[in-house]
Amino acid sequence: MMETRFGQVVLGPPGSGKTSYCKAMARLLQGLGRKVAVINLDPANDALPYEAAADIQELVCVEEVMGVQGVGPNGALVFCMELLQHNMEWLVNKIKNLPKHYLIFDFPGQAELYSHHTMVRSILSSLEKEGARLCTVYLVDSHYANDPGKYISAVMLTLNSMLMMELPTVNVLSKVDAVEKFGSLDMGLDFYTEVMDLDYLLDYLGNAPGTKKYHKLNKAMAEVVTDYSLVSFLPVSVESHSTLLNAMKAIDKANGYIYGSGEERNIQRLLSCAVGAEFEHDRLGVPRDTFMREEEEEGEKSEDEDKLEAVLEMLARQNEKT
Ligand SMILES: Nc1nc2c(ncn2[C@@H]2O[C@H](COP(=O)(O)OP(=O)(O)O)[C@@H](O)[C@H]2O)c(=O)[nH]1
Ligand SMILES: [Mg+2]
Repeated sequence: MMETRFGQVVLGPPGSGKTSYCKAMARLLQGLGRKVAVINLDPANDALPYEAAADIQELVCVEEVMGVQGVGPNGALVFCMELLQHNMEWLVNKIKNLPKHYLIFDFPGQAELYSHHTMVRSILSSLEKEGARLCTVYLVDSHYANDPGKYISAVMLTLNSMLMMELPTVNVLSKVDAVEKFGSLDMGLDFYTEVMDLDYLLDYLGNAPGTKKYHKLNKAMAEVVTDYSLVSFLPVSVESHSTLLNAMKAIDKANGYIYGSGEERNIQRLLSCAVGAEFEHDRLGVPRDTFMREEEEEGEKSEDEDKLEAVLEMLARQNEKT
């Protein structure tokens, strides 16, 4: 057994922003004084933007698997994850060599790894048996909120992941700074983060020919999500410290992270710079309309973020000295 380690397992479809999130979250936590190791377990990740403390590419090369096994990229990914499942001592040894580190795992996104196979679940449960206290962070690209059909299917995938992974989970609506890039939302952002009653969305599903036929099916799917009442999201942008900080707080609560020395004070210092952080921001970490179009030109938020950035840099410098 290794000593108790806390960490995040970053999941979500390809392109949802996992790798960028790992980098941004690691930087925030390092700034607050945490020793962080990012571990890349996505063999398809090329050119990592962070320095990986361990990388599955040391264990297996996805191109080689495709060549030798004669399979496509998705088949090769399944092979790579099976290989990892059967070579867990490689990963456990890597982690043992990172004493007292907080772990962030960058996982592959292909949905079938989570919906049709059990190896990711098995990898995570081996880590837990070794003493890791993990929280899943499931990312969904916020641009799905622009399309009711895509949004409902993304929420279904999120629910599926929560049920399959059997871990504490914080779901994230990623790239929220760009939420209205592809058109304005039918409803306020909090409708999409709270996932209260998807019934409202059914009216927006469009009148494209053939859609009517599926109304009952869509209604039934929306009901599954609403009845489970498990899914909700936190809005996050890698460019917004306040949203990352908010996600961090939720994740720390979910896996029972114990603050290191001075860390809580650093968080308080950072929080005191996020104007209004104590009241209005409560669950979302930002005022609910920050990322909506009307508010786009106001300079308040970026000023806020500048201040956070300055404090984070100062804390990081202090941490280096001690
Ligand atoms: N605007 C914006 N773009 C983002 C954000 N996070 C990631 N991206 C972009 O989304 C794309 C996919 O990100 P990546 O981290 O590679 O996703 P992954 O495939 O899930 O690892 C990249 O072009 C990123 O620059 C964000 O918070 N805001
Ligand atoms: Mg990636």
